[in-house]
Amino acid sequence: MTSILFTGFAPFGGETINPSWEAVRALDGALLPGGARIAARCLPCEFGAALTALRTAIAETRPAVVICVGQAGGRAELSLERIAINVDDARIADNAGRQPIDEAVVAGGPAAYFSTLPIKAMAAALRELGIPAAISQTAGTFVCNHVFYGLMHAASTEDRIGTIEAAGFIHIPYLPMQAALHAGAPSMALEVVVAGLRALAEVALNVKRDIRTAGGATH
Ligand code: PCA
Repeated sequence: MTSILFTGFAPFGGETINPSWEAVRALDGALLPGGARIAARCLPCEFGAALTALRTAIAETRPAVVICVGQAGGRAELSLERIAINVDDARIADNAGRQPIDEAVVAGGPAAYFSTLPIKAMAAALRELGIPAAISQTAGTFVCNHVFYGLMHAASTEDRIGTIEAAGFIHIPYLPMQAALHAGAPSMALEVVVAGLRALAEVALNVKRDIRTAGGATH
């Protein structure tokens, strides 16, 4: 059976929940039209350990598609990340107290990897459903970018089973209960995020060639 792996993260930075884990765990075990099944795993918000947990999850689930999801407080849309860069530069300590500065995610690895998800088709599908979506040109330099880079590196160099057809990263906004504690911050209801992620899984399975539509930024 075709498997799709979604990962979310543990809470970090003083939050008591992480919407990424809340959303992906709601999809654990879900069957998609066509028979693919979703598996969900929680990654620690720690440099290094998050990638170890991701590798274990990939080995256990042998997914065709891997979509890692993380919280991006302050963003208003589901953000389809375009690019992972080979740098860890932490503004705050991770959950293990580590704060790497200007270290490579993978020493000697390429500067960057592009998402292999059809992110333009995904953005279009979300907007069709009435869900705010954006292409994002940076996943930051904290644990989310670390996992995104490690995922793309693994998919291109270590996927010895050869199951991974597409992989990438999605940032999601705060939940309303978090935004209530951050004056002025945008939020998205959990059921909207869950519906959006489910739709993205279907697009990732069915769209083999992305559509050509503008998703760039001027700054
Ligand atoms: N967001 C952080 C790490 C974990 C998460 O959910 C980030 O954007 O790097």
